[in-house]
Amino acid sequence: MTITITAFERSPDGGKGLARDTRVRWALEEVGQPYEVRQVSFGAMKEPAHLALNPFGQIPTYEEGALALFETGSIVFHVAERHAGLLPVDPNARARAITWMFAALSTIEPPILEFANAKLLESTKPWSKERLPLVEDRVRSRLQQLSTRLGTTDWLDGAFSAGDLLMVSVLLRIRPSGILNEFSNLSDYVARGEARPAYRRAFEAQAAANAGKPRPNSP
Ligand code: GTB
Repeated sequence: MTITITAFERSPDGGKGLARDTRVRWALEEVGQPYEVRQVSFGAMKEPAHLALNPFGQIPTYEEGALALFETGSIVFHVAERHAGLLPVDPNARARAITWMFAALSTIEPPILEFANAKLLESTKPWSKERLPLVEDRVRSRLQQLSTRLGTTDWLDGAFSAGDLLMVSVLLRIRPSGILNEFSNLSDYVARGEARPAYRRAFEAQAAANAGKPRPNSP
């Protein structure tokens, strides 16, 4: 059955892999599933046809026959459940990998998004200069804890899993700030993720889809 995902028609990052379709592409590449991409404009994302797929009017979405999903955590989990390669077979190891998926999305990603929003949307506010260091420190404190846990290992719990896929995807968003580089094991971890052939294919595909297109004025 054909898998179709949605992505920005013109990604605000110009195709640097930061939009969330990249993590879905990466998961599909890891398990060797071909997929098609339907590009949607910001306007179309708020139209009934797209809202039927994602009530929040966002990308990415995932369609496979009668199944339509939204939320990257759910999509990556679905792909990992249906195809070998992203979750261990041993039940306990599998449960731990799923725990890391949740940790990436509900413990690490929120302060990173808070930081991104503070930089992007609040920098002209009179209180921004005072607030930003607090937000930055919240990110730093989570990264310190993650760095301590990762230690000198390649991946979070044994072999590469969907937990690493989501964690690396989430960490990529903070790299431009320079904070990730304060933790050398985390920046090496992210580089290991990016070096995976499946990640390269996903990255190149979304970069190619955005090549030569002007960036939109606002997301
Ligand atoms: N929790 C949802 C999920 O994980 O699927 C969040 C989905 C989401 O935030 N989608 C964004 C979106 O559709 C695109 S990825 N935004 C449009 C809207 O809400 O109207 C977020 C994103 C956008 C741009 C960059 N960038 O330019 O660097 C990075 C990430």
